[in-house]
Amino acid sequence: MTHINKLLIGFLTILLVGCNTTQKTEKPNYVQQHFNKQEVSIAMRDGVKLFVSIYTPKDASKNKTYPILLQRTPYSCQPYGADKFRRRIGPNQTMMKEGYIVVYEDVRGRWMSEGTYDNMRPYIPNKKDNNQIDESSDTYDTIDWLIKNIPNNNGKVGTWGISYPGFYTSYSTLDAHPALKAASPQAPIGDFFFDDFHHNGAFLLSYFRAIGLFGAPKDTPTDTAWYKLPELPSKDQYQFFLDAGPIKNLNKYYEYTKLDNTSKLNETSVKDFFWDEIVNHPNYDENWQKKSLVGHLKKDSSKVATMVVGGWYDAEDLYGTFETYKHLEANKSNSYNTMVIGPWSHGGWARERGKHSVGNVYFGDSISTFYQKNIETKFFHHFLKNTGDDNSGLPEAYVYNTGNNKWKTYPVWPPKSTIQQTFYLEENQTLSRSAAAKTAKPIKFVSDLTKPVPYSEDIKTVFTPRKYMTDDQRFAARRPDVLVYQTPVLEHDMTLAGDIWAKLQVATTGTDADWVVKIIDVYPADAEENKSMQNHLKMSNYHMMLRSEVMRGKFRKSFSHPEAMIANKKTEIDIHLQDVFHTLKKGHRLQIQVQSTWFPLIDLNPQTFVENIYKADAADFKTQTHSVYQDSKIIFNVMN
Ligand code: PG9
Repeated sequence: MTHINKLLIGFLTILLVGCNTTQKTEKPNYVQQHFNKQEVSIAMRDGVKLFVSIYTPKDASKNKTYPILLQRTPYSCQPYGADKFRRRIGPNQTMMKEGYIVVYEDVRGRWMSEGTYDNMRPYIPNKKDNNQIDESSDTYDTIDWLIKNIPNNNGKVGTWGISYPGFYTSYSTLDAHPALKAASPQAPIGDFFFDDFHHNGAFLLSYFRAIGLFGAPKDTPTDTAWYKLPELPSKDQYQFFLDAGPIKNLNKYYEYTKLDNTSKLNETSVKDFFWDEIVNHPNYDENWQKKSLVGHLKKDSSKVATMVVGGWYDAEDLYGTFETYKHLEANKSNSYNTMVIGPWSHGGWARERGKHSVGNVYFGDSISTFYQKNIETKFFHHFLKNTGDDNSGLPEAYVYNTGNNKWKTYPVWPPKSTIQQTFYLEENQTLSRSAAAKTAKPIKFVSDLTKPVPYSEDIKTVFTPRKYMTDDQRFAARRPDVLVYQTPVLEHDMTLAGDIWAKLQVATTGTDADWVVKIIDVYPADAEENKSMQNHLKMSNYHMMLRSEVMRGKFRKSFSHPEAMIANKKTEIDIHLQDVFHTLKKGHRLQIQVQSTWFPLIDLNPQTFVENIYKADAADFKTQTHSVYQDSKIIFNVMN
């Protein structure tokens, strides 16, 4: 069949299908068949009205009562319109079918809600009057209205959310309404200087487009997007950002008039507030500190039962996940606080694809369904429909071992049976248990900013990068500007459980530098193959990244008061890497890679100290020679 015929058939098919769909009435989805929908604007204590979509089980009229599940979001309650229904509601489909009243709320200043948006609005302890509002007061006022006005509710409320909605869920536990009995912050943003857009002072350049979600102001409630994400003129993210040069050359993508403003770009053009905030606050100053939520979680004495959920391979809010759990744990008066961490990327637990993998690595089948049915549903059922006592039947820590693909439960996290093991970075690629002589020479490498180390072998233009978290690191190991250290072949299984500290001893010919550490599980040549591997990649010799982190040299002593590095002076750089739970099997090797560029996951460090890298000039960016001394060490928590 000729090409033109194929096109013609294709076009005709579309035409016919198109016609059919206009004649065919959409089959009502499950939610439409089993729930009534109501849209309301609720007045907060300062009079601002927030918009909610309320889904109530149709059979509630038979004197049945149901708990309320509330999700507060900056990403919209859509679809808008009482006759338009979401395809799914609530945390998972089991709970959707079990019957809950499910409420979605546009947070203040977003979408159909009134008021002014404040990105990661600071919490105000001991609010004085009704004009002092924050996300905890908005949650309180919302819950109070729902309890008093939604028929057939049983007087108990749960909150849940992933990522930014997870931040609002953590927030809901502060000065909580007495009806709030359970909250599940899932991959919650904890602090925008350590989650999403920054890692230890380095800017996530790969997030550049996502900034457009939050920065454009809107004047009135709207059911259509009032902001835009910049379109970059190339799909090759590595080359595009390398050619763009200093970050300030990207400002033009965030200077535009509001979509509803037909005037040409002029001095009153709307700048993206959030991009301006990032550019003008390069250090962890009061602007970021006041927005951090995790520090407040410790002080609050709310009795809300909490279950923090996350993924070991979450590229966005790993900091928020573990810091939220650990800060809640530090508040002993909040008696029930548990943690569930599975082999997921960001939000993976809310999706079920049967055979589950992250990037190229397969972890097992129906893992999200197991979690949804046996953990998440059980948590909310216990606290919203049952006694709500501390005997939920769930453990303190429900964690998935990503090396042997098994769930494990522990009464405490990290497990009591872990011990610290230190490995030293020695020459000829050795990870050694004993320190080399202090006089041992450092290993040197040239950090050439015209050829930075790619963060992955196949850098696609993505909204935010995810799959790199388990990518094969052999491509990097073969570069002269990536130092590689590894153990001999392991004679026994070795299980890492908990966080990791890298304490590097380094030097540079420059006055600033980034230091990246990657923790890798090296598979043997005869590794068992998984038919479920994407692209049928073989695991033979696969260098699987387990964890990675960067520390920007200027912030080594303080994130708030950066300090230049002194050229050619031996300097300690400490890097905290978030928790892992992974068995490196007998026959594998533990490998560490150290490098100074990670592009364009993060922006380039000029490798000369500048006050604000977002305003640096091209001349500031210089190739330098770095040294890593052999008394550099990595400290692991290892299961005994
Ligand atoms: N924390 C996620 C995110 C924030 C900002 C940009 C892109 C992603 C999230 O809320 O999904």
